Amino acid sequence: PVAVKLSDYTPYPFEVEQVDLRFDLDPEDTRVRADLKIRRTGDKSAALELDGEALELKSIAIDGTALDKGAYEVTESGLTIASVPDEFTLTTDVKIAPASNTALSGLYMSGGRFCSQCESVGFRRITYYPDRPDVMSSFKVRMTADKETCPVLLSNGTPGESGDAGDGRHFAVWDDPHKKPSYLFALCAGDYDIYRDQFTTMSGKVIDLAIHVDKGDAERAAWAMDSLKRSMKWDEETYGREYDLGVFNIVAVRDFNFGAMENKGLNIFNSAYVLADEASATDADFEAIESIVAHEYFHNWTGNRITCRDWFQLCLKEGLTVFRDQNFSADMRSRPVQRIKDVIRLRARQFAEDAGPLAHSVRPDTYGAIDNLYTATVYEKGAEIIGMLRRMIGEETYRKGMDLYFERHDGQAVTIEDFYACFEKVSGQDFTQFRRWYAQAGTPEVTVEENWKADSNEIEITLRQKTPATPGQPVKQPVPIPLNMALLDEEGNLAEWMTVLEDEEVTLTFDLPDGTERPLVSVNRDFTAPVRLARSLSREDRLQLVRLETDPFNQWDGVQTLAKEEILALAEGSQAEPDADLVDAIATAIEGALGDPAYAALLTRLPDVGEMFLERQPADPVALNKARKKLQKAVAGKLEDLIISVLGQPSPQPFDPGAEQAGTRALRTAFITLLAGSGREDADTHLLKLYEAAPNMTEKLAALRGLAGLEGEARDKALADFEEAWKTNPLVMDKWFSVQAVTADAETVAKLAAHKDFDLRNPNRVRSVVAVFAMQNLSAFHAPDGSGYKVVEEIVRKADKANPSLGARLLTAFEQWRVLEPQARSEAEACLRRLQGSDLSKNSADIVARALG
Ligand code: BAL
Ligand code: ZN
Repeated sequence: PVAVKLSDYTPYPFEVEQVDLRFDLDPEDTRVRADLKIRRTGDKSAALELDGEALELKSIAIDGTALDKGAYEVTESGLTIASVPDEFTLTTDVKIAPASNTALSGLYMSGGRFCSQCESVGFRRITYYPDRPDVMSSFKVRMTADKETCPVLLSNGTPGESGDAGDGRHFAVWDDPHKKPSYLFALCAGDYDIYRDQFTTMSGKVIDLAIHVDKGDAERAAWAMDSLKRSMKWDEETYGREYDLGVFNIVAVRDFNFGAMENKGLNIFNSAYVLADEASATDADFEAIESIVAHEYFHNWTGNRITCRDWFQLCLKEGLTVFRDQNFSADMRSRPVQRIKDVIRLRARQFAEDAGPLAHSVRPDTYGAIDNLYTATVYEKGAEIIGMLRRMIGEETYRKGMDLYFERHDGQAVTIEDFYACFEKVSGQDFTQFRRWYAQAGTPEVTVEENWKADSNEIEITLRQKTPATPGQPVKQPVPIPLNMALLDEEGNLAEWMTVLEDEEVTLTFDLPDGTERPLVSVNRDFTAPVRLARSLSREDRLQLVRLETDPFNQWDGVQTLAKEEILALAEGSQAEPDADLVDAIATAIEGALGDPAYAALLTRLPDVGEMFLERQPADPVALNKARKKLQKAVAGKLEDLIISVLGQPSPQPFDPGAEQAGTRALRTAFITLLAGSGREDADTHLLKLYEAAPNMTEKLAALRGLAGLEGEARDKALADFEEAWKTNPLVMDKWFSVQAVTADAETVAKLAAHKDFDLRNPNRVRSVVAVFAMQNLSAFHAPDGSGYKVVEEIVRKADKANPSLGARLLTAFEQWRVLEPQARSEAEACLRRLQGSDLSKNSADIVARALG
């Protein structure tokens, strides 16, 4: 694909002062009439260029006069009128067919209802328009639809007039007083059950809240509503931001490419992130709902009121909003546990991206396909950068900077530079070098060297940074890296401080009192910076660090590092069995943390196979998976009595989705996982009993997942029972597909894809099989015979035809192919070359071309 470049940005030469849209809704033949009040603001001779895709133009007029055929040109990507007045109203009438829209971008049908998705470039599939975020306008929408199938008609803003339209149809008007870019436009029409509530804002305004869901599902929206109200309150208390319309609507849809979408006043959600109850949703689902509801709500200020000038600035709204939602979750639950979970996600997804051929900077300078920019780097690394900024200037100054940002740029479409100018103003600091974090791809590696001088009680700590070369960026500059550090001894912390590593290298020297023993150095506490640490510590020192560590993140991370080294040693054959001291240390850390079960559960987690790809290359996923299982079995053996005793206790009742009970269940499910990996002969019967007795989906699914990885009658019985119990609930059936895909071989994946309920048109279902297999079952996906690649290739080819954004997302699973052992590597390359030579969507072709480099 032709690359779009940041350096080519030019402002749009017209302002769209008002948009009036009239929708006559019909699944096969929807008519959209757009009246755009336009005023020239730039070059006198500029032609009017509008984006448009998959539209059938029925009529076009300027100020009421139809245009001659020769006055405009229509192409596959838009419409150009060479000569227009300085001020005019353009009227277009187009036909679209929502029922045939399988890309789920623009206006489409899901479960018989109309639904839209416009970010980033879906609005051009609804009408001709300057579909770019820096064109902001006031939108008024009038829609007409069949009364019976579409009793509810929703769009952005505030409801206006509504009534009968004759012929069994009715109409509704929606008016959005806030100027917005087209990507925030939304329309939903259909028959829903509605869960309603109200929120009173800090200035006393009462907001009507409504969540629209499938018939019969209203009660399952209670948690999402509770999360919404807590988000509204949190944004008032933490950022001083109040909601700005009288209504806030959420609509849940089953077929959706994103997790959710922040359209002004009308958030549209993947139903997986709205619906939850004890019986059908896990604690992880409740947690995800809480954070995604918050994320979309927080966009109202960071994204909607202040938006991006162009799509290169995507991190301006996404990184910042992820940072906000992570802090919300930390405040709702446990801050250290939240931090660990955020880092697990960052390392699994973003570090891998940064280390492979798809690496790109947080604010890239070019892109081939815009849909492929919604990455872990833009979102998660973008959030980490805001976190570093806040740590460096302190919470108070950070808040002042945010206040200034809202004050200066409300109603505007801005850039990363505009954002940092606010922080420069309030802090008096220069962030030029800091902004390199946005420009340079790759995860910086920080090497830590210690030199203890026993005779003078002096410790020297040398820190060096290096960012590896990434595609298109062979040479990197140093970035400012804030590192929280401490010196630890048996008594606790000798010293604690933050160092900002600005240059390539710095040496810190500490004089300690006479008689001090060699202290241990704790680095990057609480994961202050998104870097990889390189330290050549002995196993004894690492074990000691885990024992003495006072920072919960670093204690957990110390265990992870030890486990990683152990798995690598077992996989490489330098060690036949897990080291008993290490297994003891892991078990001791878990036993010592039982008072905080959510944290203890995280200590039981062993690093995923994919994390080891970053450590040593070439990577052999099959050997790594075996080694990981070996270590898991040893830990399970060591904790056997504790596991049996904890699982013998009843699950907390009555069910509450809050942090406290979720923590208890997290430990129970962690122990169920260990039991499944224990190698005990009776593990399957024990798991089946746990499955049958589990009073909630969290524990039921953990037992089912454990069983799915074993063989035999118990497994088959549980899987059949689960399918029978939940066959009419698509979200729960996604789980049934996932638990199998996560341990499946290629043959089983093919069977899952042939199941009558496997639906290529439904992204959740496709992801539950293909993404889970290709991204979480690496030893099978990267099988040396190429069988994993072939089965994925076959399904992705079909998915891509219907839905390019889904196809491309699935293909990112190939991003680590170059680091694999030779057989898998050559099979992966052959598969990518086959894909490259075939008829892929633009999105997927972009991923394949970049993956092959
Ligand atoms: N803006 C796309 C979905 C999200 O990040 O909220
Ligand atoms: Zn977002």
